[in-house]
Amino acid sequence: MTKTQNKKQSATKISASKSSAKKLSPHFYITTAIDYPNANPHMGHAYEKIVADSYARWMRLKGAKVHFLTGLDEHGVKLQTAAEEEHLAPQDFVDEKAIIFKDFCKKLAISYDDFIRTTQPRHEKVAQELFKQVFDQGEIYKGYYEGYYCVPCETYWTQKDLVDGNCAECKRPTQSLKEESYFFKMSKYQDRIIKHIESHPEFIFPESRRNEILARLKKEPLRDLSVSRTSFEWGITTPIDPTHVIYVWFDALINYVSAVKEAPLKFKTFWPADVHVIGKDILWFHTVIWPAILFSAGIDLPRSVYVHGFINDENGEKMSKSKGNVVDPMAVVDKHGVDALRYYFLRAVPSGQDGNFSEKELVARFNCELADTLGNLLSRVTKLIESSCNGILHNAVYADEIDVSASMRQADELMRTRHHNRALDVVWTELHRLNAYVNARQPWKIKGEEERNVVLYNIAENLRILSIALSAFIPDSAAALFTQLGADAEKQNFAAAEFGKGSFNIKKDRALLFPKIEYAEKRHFPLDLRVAKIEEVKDHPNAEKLFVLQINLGTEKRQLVAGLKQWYAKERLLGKHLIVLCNLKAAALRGVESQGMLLAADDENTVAVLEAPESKPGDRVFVEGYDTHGPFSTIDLEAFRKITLKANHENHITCVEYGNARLKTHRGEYVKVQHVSAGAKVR
Ligand code: ME8
Repeated sequence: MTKTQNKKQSATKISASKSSAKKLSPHFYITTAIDYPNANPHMGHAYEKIVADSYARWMRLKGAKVHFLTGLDEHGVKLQTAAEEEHLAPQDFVDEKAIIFKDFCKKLAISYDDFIRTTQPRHEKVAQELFKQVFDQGEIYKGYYEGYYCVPCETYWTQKDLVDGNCAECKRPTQSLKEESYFFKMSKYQDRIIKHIESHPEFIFPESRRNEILARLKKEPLRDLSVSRTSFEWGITTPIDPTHVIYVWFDALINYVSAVKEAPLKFKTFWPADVHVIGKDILWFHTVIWPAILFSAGIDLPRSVYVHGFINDENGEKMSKSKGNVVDPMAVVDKHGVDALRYYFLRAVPSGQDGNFSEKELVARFNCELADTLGNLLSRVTKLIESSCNGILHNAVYADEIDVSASMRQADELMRTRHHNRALDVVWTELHRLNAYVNARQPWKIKGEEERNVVLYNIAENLRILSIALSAFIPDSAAALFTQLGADAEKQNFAAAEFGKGSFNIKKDRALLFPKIEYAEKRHFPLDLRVAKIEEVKDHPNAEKLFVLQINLGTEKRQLVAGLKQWYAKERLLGKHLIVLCNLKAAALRGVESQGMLLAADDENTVAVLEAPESKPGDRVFVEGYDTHGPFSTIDLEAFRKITLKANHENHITCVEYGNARLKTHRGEYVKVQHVSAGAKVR
């Protein structure tokens, strides 16, 4: 192709992109659900934020003015209870958690523009105003609520909703509730909601979720919603009655409006939101309850609700502390880097569907797709440009032998229709094509400088264009790609994704972008260790040296016999959070049954119990590098004695080690033991 032909082609592309730019809505308001900070952030929170972030970044690349909102849902029974368990005032508790959640966002490279907390005055004010507006509309009335309440889901259920007497959503036990309450006349909006969903096919993605909601709405009459509580205090007081607080979901949904409502211009600019990104368990709240509130308050509905699936463990099971299969997203980021996790989530989990988190698969994809296909291409082209033309290649003089820019439009269409994993597939197809081009043209063998430079420019330029797309998904790596290529990162947006717009000045010191990761198959840890709270200590009726303990393991209570009388006064054990071996065969010790063993370290001078004061009853204890998820077979004392756990001093505390790895609870707290010397054996 001649230079003139090349220029002509570029000119048509530019005008095509100009006309599509005209169509682009200049503003894009995207939200995530606001998380309950009753515990630390989990994989599901990470997944949702990463997905939303990729859409926010994509729209910024296209030149839209993006407002990306995330935050915390800080009221409700669940929060109040979690704070009580930590002996903290709810506000202090959520303040501490807010720091952790913000840090979490930072570590995941979440480019949010605003972080809302429902305890902020800006939110409380709007929540009260909206409540009042619905009341003034005559759509809130006083009544009496009698039914069931699921605290983990903060959801009301009737008897017939319950599944085996438990919450229909999370299957956990519910509380029966009888109290005065204000009700919102949601039933009035049933037909209007159905009509809205039917006439706005884009309102709920994916279609299966839309069908699910429509079927439910058509099957049964919509009930009015209880929107206030009197039996607890940790909420926003209703503006119509100081003895009631607003139901936490009515309060929480309003965050999407309150975040932009403080400045009228902001509201006018960004509302209605373009997309609420949420998980499948809260579909009803966002596509039925929220529209009803907005209809009543006379506010436009959000344009769409994008519903993602759930992240489960590698076997497809729900992650839960009691099963001990929880994987901490922060530990994954610390170990493999943020883009390893982002890439894995965005590419491996099909949009809108459930996904299993498997570290093994994450490592395999990292090594094969990021290291081999992308990292290797970068390292080859930068070396070649350096050796061939001193690292510098200017634009606009080279013909396009290969041009990936059309794939940007393909990826854009997939992003518009919320198929981010398929957009990444497109990028990878193009990366393979580019690698094939390198292998076919073999620039290292080309003698003529001009011809060689054409090929090198083609490789670098197409890699630059694909990196623009990648900057929405793996932003840190894309920035490193631009830096190594010496392309101005600031300018790498959709408009610059045209062949011929890039110039290269290869950076001299280049770190390998994706050094390969070794995956060590986890070895099985045979001990079911858990944190127990000591609730009662009594003397053994028939043995001088033994105590009989009643312990709380969160989900169950057990009795233990422990030979600690010589070392501990009863009060020193009472209320403590200690470590118990739970899969030891039960045995009668001098006629009293012991259902497990309290662990202690013995250095032959003294004996000290293993502790985890910051952790909660029932928390699992795990060992890095080992599979501690169970299932555990019952072991006898002899088998336990063959397993060596010992104390070791590190950073002024005495930890407990198995091999060279320290014992840690799921809360991230190291198991400690006081007053024993290093090397003391656990027995
Ligand atoms: O529901 N996989 O908060 P939340 C993927 N405060 N996503 C998951 C998940 C999993 N295993 N577990 C939870 C709440 N999520 C309310 C929201 S919005 C006005 C109020 C998702 O902390 C869940 O679906 O329980 C939700 O979208 C988000 O994480 C926060 O869940």
